[in-house]
Amino acid sequence: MTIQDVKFVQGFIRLCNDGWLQGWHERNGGNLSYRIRPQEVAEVRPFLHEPGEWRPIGTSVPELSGEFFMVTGSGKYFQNVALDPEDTCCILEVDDSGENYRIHWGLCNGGRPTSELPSHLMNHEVKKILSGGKHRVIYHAHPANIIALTFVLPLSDEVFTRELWEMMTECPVIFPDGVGVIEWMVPGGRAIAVRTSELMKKYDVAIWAHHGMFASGDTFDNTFGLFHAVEKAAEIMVKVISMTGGTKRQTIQPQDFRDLAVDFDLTLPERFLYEKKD
Ligand code: 2HA
Ligand code: ZN
Repeated sequence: MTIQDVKFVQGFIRLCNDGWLQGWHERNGGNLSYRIRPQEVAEVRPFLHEPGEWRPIGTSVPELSGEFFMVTGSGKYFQNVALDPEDTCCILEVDDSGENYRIHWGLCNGGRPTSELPSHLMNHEVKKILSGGKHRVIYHAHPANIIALTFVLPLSDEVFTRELWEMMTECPVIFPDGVGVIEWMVPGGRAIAVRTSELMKKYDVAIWAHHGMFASGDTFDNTFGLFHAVEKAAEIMVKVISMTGGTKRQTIQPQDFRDLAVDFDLTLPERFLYEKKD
C-alpha cells in the first residue's frame, strides 16, 4: 500500500489533473487545498515522517488549530501532480495558535506550500464555521473566460451573478447564492486573503479580477463541478458578446428565475433579479 491508495489523496490528485486538462493551470498557475478528516489523518499516518520546522502562515486561523491539510506546492505545476504527488504536494498541520504550520509529508525535493496559503486557510476557516464542518475543499485556478469577463463587465457581485445565471438554466440551481467579485489586488498576501474570506461568508465562489477564481465545496466533485459550471457560463457569455457585442435577442427574465426558484425549491436573492434598462 502507498499513500496513493488513500481515497482523499486520489480525489486530490484527480482534481489537479482534471483542472490541468481543462487548461486552467498554465505553468504553475492555481492551487488546491483539502481539510483532512481525523480518520483520514489516521489512514495516512504510516506515510508521514518527522515534521519539519513550524513556519508562519502569514495570517491567523485559530478555528483551524490542530487541523491537517493536503495542499499543492508553491511553484509546482498541476500537470505534474499526478506524475509525482510527493514532489508537488504536501500534508501540513496547523499549530494551536492557528499562526504556524509544519510539513509532515511531501515537497520531498524542497519548497513551500502554495503562495496562496493565507487565502486558502482563511477561506477554510470561514467555510468550516458556516457549513458546520462540511466544506473541506478550496480550489483556485486561472480559467480564461471568467478572467476575460473581468475586463468587460462591471466588477459587481450583482452583475456577474445575473449574467452568469442567464447563460445556462442550471446556473442558479448550482450557485443560488451567486458569486462575489474582487477588484485587482496583489496576490499571495494577507490583504487579498481577508477580502476573499469576507466574500466566502456569502458565496461559494470568489472571482479575482484579471487573475482567476476561488471555489469552496464539500467534496472534490462538487467543488470542481461548481468551478466548471461558472467557467462554462462565462464561456457562453464571451461567445454571446463576441457574436453580438453584448445585445441579447432573448434571455431568461427575472420572473423566469422566480418561477424556477419555486419549482426547484431555491432562494434566489432579489438583488440579483433587478430590472435592466435596455
Ligand atoms: O501561481 O495561482 O495566485 C499560483 C497562483 C497564485
Ligand atoms: Zn492564481
